[in-house]
Amino acid sequence: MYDLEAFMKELQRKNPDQPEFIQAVRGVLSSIIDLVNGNPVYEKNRILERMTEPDRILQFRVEWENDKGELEVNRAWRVQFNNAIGPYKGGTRFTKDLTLGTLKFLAFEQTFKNSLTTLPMGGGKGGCDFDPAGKSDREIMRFCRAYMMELQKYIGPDTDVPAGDLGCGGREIGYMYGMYKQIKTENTGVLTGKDMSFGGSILRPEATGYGAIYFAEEMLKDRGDKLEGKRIAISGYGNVAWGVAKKASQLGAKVVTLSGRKGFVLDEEGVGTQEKWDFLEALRASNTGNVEAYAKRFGAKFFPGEKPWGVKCDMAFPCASQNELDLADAKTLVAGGCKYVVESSNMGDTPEATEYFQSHGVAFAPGKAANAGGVACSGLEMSQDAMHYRWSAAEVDEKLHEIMQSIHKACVDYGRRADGTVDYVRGANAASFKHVADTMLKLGY
Ligand code: 2IT
Repeated sequence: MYDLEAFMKELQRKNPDQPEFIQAVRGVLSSIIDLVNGNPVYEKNRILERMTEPDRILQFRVEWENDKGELEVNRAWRVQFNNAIGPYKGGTRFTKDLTLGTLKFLAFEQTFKNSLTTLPMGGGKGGCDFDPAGKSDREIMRFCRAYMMELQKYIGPDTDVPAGDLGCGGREIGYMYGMYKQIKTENTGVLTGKDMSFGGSILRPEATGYGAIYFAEEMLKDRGDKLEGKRIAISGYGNVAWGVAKKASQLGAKVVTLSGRKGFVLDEEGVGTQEKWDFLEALRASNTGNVEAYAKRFGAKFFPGEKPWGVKCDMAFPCASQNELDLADAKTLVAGGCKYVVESSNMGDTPEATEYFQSHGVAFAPGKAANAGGVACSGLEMSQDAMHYRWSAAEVDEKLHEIMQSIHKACVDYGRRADGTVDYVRGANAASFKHVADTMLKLGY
């Protein structure tokens, strides 16, 4: 029998400076420890010890020249966490304050998320403490090429397939892929999130947000409810927020907020026109996070220094970053009548916020289930690259839709409560743990 507290104490001892990683592991294990202990084979095979230790971590130096001709030095990592189910797969984060602990939490979560997609992908994550804010296009290009110069030694289409994440979008993927091709003379699609002109999948940029909405539709259906007419608050302004706003409005809901580094925007008319979506796309590319510009452009209200969760809404979609929504925010949302929280960022809610939602009748979907549409579409991009073929938008959309429905079904299968509601945290963690753990057993050690 695993003793959860003793296990966590040892994990903490071994990883003293990685609070987010500890939080992610506790989040998974506390919801399924009975399942783990229910099958003695897991402990006998040291499954928890093996699943909480990455297969390997690569750390490297990135050197590049800025526009002033000065040399800049950054630290980068690739965490190859678990490849039981398939090649390591996961995004690349470029943020100034990035730490190995953050990447370990993301790679750990990614392993579970990817297993839910039904596609053969293991879990990984990488990135660099590079700050894209204010960098020129040439600087971004020189940095990306230097980053790939080193990373290419460790990745491959059947080994490890990175994609983008915060601070790393289509432009950065393009520069990195260009370097990879020059070094390897290969067109194997080793990165996903590529532009469609050189091997990318149609709908990949939209997929995380669209997937979150498809998942939300299933949650609503399960409660005999529907998306149409719902008032939605979201945080963030990037790729995920953009996709959520687009799909939600296409399906008759109204997204009324956005947020950036310095505050949030309330747009009572809804973020629901092509012009607004295009504006968001440009804002994302600018790397400034200045959503006040959106408020100015469209005559919406800007609230400096505040989060959007005080706005009355039926549904909330955190789409920014980890731990962005805390207990106080959860209380505000519940008091305002919010009934659904669809975590579209990775670990966007603190454990206390999650617990508050769960104990107050809110249907709460964790990121590893709700935001899996992005990596699922990356998996579809890998398939298309391997086949040297392209599916149409309708084909990709249909596959994405089916995958999100099957993730919802897995959550229901493992998470249905006695009162008929669904514990999505338990459901997502149990289904994915079983998939990864049982695969590891089949592979021996
Ligand atoms: O957090 C995520 O799932 C991503 N950043 C996407 C990863 C991917 O490989 O597409």
